[in-house]
Amino acid sequence: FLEKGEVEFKNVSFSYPESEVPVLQNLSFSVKSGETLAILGSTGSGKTSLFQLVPRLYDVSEGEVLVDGKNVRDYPIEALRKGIGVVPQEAVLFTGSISENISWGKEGAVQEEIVQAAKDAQIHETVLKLPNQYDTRVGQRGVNLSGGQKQRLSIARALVRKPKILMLDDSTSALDLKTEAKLLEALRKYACTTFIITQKISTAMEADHILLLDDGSIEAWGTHEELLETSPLYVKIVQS
Ligand code: DGT
Ligand code: MG
Repeated sequence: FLEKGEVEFKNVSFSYPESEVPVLQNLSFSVKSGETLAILGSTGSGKTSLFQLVPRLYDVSEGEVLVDGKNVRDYPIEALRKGIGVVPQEAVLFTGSISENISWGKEGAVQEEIVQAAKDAQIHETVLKLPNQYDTRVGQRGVNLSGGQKQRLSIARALVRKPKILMLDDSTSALDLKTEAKLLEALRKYACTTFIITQKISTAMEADHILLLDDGSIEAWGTHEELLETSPLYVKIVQS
């Protein structure tokens, strides 16, 4: 659905349709195919809002978002939604089996693909311990899953579609460091461009680029080492 998964923001500003308040101001950056971008910033700084502009959950107010050099407005919305795997901040499960929850949005997914996605999302072992494994019902009236388990199911749902661009909105917040490391390792073989909103410096350190948002503007951009040199705010976050 998408060719390479390159993403470029050009002078992007954004405010929500019903509001005048600018949430993002004049953002410019680009991420090459297969690279990982970690997005950091305090609550309300605009991280989730930035995410939403790529699959066009919202449209920019000014500027352009390009995917593979083409304005996202010029893609059929289906191509964007199928080529971009968005894992939302709050994992959403619906009433149905584990398999159905993972394959949601991907018609014709076979069990093998579902299990592989679950393994990569580090949820397979947990699923095997459930009463009916992949046929176990979750959601309302189903078994209860922890926040971290829901997050990983929701990551598996994105992976089964083999996205060219993967966007994780704080999706690893409930994972311990070891599980998160395994997950990030498993993501490598997907070779997708990855945006990862995170609070963890350990995750940011692994990324090709770090974007530090402050009140809707880019406070700093670079690698961990570069930001240690150039951004007092980043240093403060590292030390906290
Ligand atoms: P988080 O998730 O608490 O770490 O915060 P961020 O960085 O994801 O922030 P974000 O993008 O959700 O919010 C940025 C600003 O936009 C904040 O002032 C709240 C506002 N905002 C978020 N969602 C909406 C919305 O649906 N409508 C309006 N009018 N404003 C919104
Ligand atoms: Mg957010």
